[in-house]
Amino acid sequence: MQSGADILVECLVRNGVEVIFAYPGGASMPLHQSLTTYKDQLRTILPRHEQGGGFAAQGYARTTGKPGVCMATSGPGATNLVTCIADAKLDSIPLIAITGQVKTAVIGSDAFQETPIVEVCRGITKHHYLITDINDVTRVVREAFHIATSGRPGPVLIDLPKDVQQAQIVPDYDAPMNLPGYHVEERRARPEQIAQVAAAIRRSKRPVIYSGGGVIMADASDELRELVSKTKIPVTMTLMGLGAYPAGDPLSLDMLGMHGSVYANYAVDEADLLLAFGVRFDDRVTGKVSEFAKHGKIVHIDVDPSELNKNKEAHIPIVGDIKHALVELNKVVEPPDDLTAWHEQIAAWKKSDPFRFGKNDGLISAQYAIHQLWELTKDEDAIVTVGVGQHQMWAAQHYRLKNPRSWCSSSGLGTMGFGLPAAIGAKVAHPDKTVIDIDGDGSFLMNIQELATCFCEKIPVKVLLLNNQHLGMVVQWEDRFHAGNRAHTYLGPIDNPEAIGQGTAESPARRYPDFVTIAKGFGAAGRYVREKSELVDALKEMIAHDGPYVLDVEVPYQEHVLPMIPSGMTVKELIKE
Ligand SMILES: Cc1ncc(C[n+]2csc(CCOP(=O)(O)OP(=O)(O)O)c2C)c(N)n1
Ligand SMILES: [Mg+2]
Repeated sequence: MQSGADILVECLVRNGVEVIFAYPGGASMPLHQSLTTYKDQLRTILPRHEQGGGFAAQGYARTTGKPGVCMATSGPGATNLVTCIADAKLDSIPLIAITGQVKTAVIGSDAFQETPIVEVCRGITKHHYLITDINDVTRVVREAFHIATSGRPGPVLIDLPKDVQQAQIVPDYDAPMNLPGYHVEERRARPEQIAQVAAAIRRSKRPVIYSGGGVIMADASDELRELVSKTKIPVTMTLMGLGAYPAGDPLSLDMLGMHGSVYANYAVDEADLLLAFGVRFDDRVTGKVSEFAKHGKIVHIDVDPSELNKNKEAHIPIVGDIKHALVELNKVVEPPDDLTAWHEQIAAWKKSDPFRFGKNDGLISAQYAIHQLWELTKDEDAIVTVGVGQHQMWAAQHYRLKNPRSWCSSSGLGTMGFGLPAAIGAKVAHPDKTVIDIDGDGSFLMNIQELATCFCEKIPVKVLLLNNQHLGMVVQWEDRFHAGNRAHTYLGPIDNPEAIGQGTAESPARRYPDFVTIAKGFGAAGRYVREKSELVDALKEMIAHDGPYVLDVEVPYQEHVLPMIPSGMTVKELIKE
């Protein structure tokens, strides 16, 4: 006989789970007791907030491709996971979220710490379960892993009432799945569709590949690189797709969209063939969607049929696993006749409008700090995570990623507070790699408690804090669209002049909070840098340090992320200054 809790934990082990980020409470205590029994096979990491645990699980999933697993108790523990689940849904991340629930007898009675978490999360999961019969545990966990990782990946929630955790049966670990409506195996591009794409490529004169998170998720970067080397078609990537093709390669157009490169946006606009692979024509990419890539034919390949013709109609829509489709395409594809003129045009755009650095006289610019970090780590296979805001966009532009699964960005949901816990999950999965959270001061503060997890669980992540004392991205929009009126975007005391937009210096004279002291309070190392001459030395110290480290870099707050295509506009309205 085994308890429901033991059965669930054993199912995790049987599914190859090596680590779970779990925060306990009354309704999940039996599960935690079981986790201690299985501690030799399964590491349990205690985050300091369930949201930290959920994002750590995502950092693990995003950098390995394996499902990340997090756990919380009922009620407030469960609701603290909601943002992580929504985040995983929008970025198609395989996440298994397990919650304790009140006993089945009191469900629906507003019992202590009861939330109907399945109802709460119905619209933000790929699938969800409330288990009321202990006999269902093994089947449900098997289905959950299958659903989370197959087809278009996504989050699956398993809500397990306490009495089911405590009940006892002889489990059947071979219980079959019962998913009559879910047939991902059928999603494969057909040979005639592949031939159509090959013919379109052959005829094209100005082709562009628009590659997204789907290519990373499907582990299809090698196939993408092969296609590019065969056809010499330039590649632009979405925020989720960065790393699929190496930045710095002449055929890389870097990121496209709102804060993408001038050359990527121009190239897509002028393309006569857009090869959209594992993307969803997100509004941050397309701007005004009717004007996006309107001069060319569109091929759209995606594993999720609901993405095809959702935002943008494709001339050749193909449902299928992108890795399979690219393998097949690479077998038959022939390069277009002559792309010389197209390559020359792109080289000219690249030359005239590269990603630019901020002012480089007074303070250290955020772009410069990121560039220096990249210089110091470019020869190793480092992993970068980010918060949300200007620093995130500058990291996407200036940290020249060359490998897939080395970049973790909350992209679809855009969740501040993502960077530090995601770095924890990435570091746990890749203990030998340097893992750096390039963060903003606002974002970092949202899950700063996870420094305790870093210290106590011995997870030496590094934080490059680009500290502009503001919610910089919102400040930028205030400057552009609200005549610079500061509306609660300054992060220091309200009696400082910056609070009402009357600061005169590049950065506030009185800085707040003292992140170095906070880092030290958590047991991490910390250093503050303002002088450019000190930056490289400090970055080296951070990278070499044997433990968690917070490098607080003072950067100006007047800087804007450019280029910028304002929301809902077109490449014609692209702002360079
Ligand atoms: C949880 C959450 N709340 C609010 C926002 C809206 N938002 C987007 S960027 C941003 C500013 C982020 O500031 P910071 O982390 O300091 O980064 P910076 O832009 O200054 O580099 C805000 C408030 C968000 N994305 N996520
Ligand atoms: Mg900031």
